[in-house]
Amino acid sequence: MTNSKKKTEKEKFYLTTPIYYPSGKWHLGHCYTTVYGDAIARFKRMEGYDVFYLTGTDEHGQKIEKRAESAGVSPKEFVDGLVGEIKELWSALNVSYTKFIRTTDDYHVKAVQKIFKKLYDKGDVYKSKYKGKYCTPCESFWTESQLVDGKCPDCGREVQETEEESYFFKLSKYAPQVRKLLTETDFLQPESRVNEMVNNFIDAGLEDVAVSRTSFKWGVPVEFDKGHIVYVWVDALSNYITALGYNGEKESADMKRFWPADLHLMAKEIVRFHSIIWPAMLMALDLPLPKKVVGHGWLLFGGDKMSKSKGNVVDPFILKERYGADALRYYLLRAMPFGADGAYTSEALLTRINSELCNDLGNLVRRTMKMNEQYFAGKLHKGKESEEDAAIIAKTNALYGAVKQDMDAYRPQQALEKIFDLVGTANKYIDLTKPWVLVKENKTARLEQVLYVLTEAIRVIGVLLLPFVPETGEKILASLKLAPPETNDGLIYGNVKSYETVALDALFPRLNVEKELEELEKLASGSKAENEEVKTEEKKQVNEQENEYITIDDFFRTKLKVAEVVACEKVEKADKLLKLTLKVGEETRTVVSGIAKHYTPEEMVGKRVVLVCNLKPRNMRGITSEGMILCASEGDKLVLVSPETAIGSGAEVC
Ligand code: ME8
Repeated sequence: MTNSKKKTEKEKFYLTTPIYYPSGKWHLGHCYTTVYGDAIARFKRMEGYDVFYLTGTDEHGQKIEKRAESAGVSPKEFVDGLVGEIKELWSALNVSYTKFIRTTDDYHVKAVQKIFKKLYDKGDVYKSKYKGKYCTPCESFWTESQLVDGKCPDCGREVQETEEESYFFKLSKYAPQVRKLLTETDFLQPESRVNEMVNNFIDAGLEDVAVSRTSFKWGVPVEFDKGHIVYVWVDALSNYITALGYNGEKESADMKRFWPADLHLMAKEIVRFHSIIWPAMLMALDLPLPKKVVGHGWLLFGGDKMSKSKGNVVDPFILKERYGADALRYYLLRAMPFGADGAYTSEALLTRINSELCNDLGNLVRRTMKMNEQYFAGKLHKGKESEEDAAIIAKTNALYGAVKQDMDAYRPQQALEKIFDLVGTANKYIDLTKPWVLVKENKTARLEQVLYVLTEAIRVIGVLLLPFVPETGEKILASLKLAPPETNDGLIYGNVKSYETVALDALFPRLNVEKELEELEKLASGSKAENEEVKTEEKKQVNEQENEYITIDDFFRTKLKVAEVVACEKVEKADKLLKLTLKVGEETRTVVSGIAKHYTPEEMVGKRVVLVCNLKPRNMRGITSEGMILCASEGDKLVLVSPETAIGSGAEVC
């Protein structure tokens, strides 16, 4: 079989995942899209494609601006501190992206300005006034009729009445073309999403969208009207072309080579932006449209979408640390049928590791390699086939074609099922041929052939597992003394005529499910506390926005005390932060505060301040900050809140 492309005629494949909001709390749900994309990217590379796999971070918007403000740092400092973490996550999960784009990258900012200007010059962006609803967490504009019970239809949270001068994009002009794209081509998959888009959005009437904001600053400034910043979704979607060097004026080499995208991959909640607004923007820019948008389902946890704001996240770093990248990749890729939601449970994760990875796959490879070594010192040659071999050989030969078909339809779950079907067949083949009986009966030639047939099946399995579980695929091939092949050529029985195999350690250790569940429960309660903190923070922001009342009990949950500043210094490489050493009664505390622009360290020493004592400690620039001091601010002015006359440190503020 020679399905791979020759080097000289390499076809391109451009694949993207969403660029993530730097939330600082990455969960297993986030990993799904990127691992899914990685399996496709690796498979395509193996098929000889020149793959460009793009991912990155979406760093502008009101949400980030507010969070940075609460953390007492600039938005850029805030996002800089989080981007490293997501890169670490992708590296922990062996994600082989080609490029990581940040929407704060200079080239992207400039290109977005040019794109906006181009749309304006063309008359597809015009100035008017926006009056309607805005959901800050989703950074989405809504009309009254789109709200569900008066709330954001995407996240169910309160929306804010917004009235601003705004630029608008003429989405309505492109409605007929977008409708055609969705209904007459297979641009959007799965099919069910097409109905959702057409019924809920297009046929409900596509209105022009507000594409600039004036009520906050953290975004790409509109070049020709500096009070406006570009709407975060226009900024974010543009990353798919700016990453290739598009700047609204010139075509770059990468743009010529890789655009249009072959696949935009994401979960269902942002399909609307990718299948309606994005194609319309591209039409307005006179650029070719992406070939495919796939909107997968959600990873659910306890029936709900796993999400930071719902406090039901599962920490991928913890799971990776305990079970390894491949176990997690395998679980994610196997758990979600195409387009549907999949429920995460720790039991299901551990059971899959034990039964499919450790028992079925691990035992097959370990047993076979052990017998190879024991009976033939690892040296095997192709022999004469018998009738017993026919079924497994046929399956071995058919596997690549079947996996390719699923992967061409972007269905890794089904592809893995096919691979594991051959794993099952190989295990049954051992039971059927009974090598231990062949040994006793001195049927050496037959025994060698049986082990050869198994080893060939294992080779094909090992190669085809590489895109999904790369470390495991490599270990399997290493036990056959083979390097990962550069192409998929030769994935048929008999292609390798002789072997010199080596025994290998267990691919996956057997887990004690009960013990692991207990451990995970303990670890989860730790992260639940953290999630509560995030939820409280978000709630606080919503309350602020709505001017809601709190009860006296709410107020007294905050423990406020007078504290004396006994030492103070600047925090390295952070121009807004001071590190304070505070005496609170008998206790000494360290607090990091964003007041460096208003007070010098020298001025601070000796001052009495009001400290929020029961705030959960948090890490800021490598320093554990144990509380927060109160200030009053007005515009650019900021002053400390202090007791009016002398009172001892540790005195309660009530
Ligand atoms: O929406 N199950 O970023 P985001 C499956 N910045 N996938 C999940 C998931 C879950 N429980 N939770 C998150 C944004 N995801 C924008 C995108 S693109 C131009 C801008 C994945 O950080 C899924 O792919 O909220 C989803 O679409 C993406 O994370 C959204 O991530």
